[in-house]
Amino acid sequence: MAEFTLYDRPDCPYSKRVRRVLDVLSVDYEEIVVPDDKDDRNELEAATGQRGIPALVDDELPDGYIADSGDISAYLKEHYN
Ligand SMILES: N[C@@H](CCC(=O)N[C@@H](CS)C(=O)NCC(=O)O)C(=O)O
Repeated sequence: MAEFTLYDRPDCPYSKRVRRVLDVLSVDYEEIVVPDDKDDRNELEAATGQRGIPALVDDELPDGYIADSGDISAYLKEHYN
């Protein structure tokens, strides 16, 4: 089972930045592509309480998730470098 779940979209530059960091650091993750329309992102809302992407989810994260590409990258670099 993958370590993290990443909610993202292929056309989102912030998502692309996070995928690159995950790949460079060889961190295993499951990708869930959310709908383009924020109103349809109910699964993301249920998991994180918000509808923005990218969002990295795991029970081990301090709040259960991180939902900003800069914060996600900083967390990954601190823990996996
Ligand atoms: N500061 C955020 C910006 C992310 C962002 O703007 N994501 C867009 C898609 S590319 C989005 O989901 N916007 C809707 C929202 O934030 O609610 C980050 O760096 O992750």
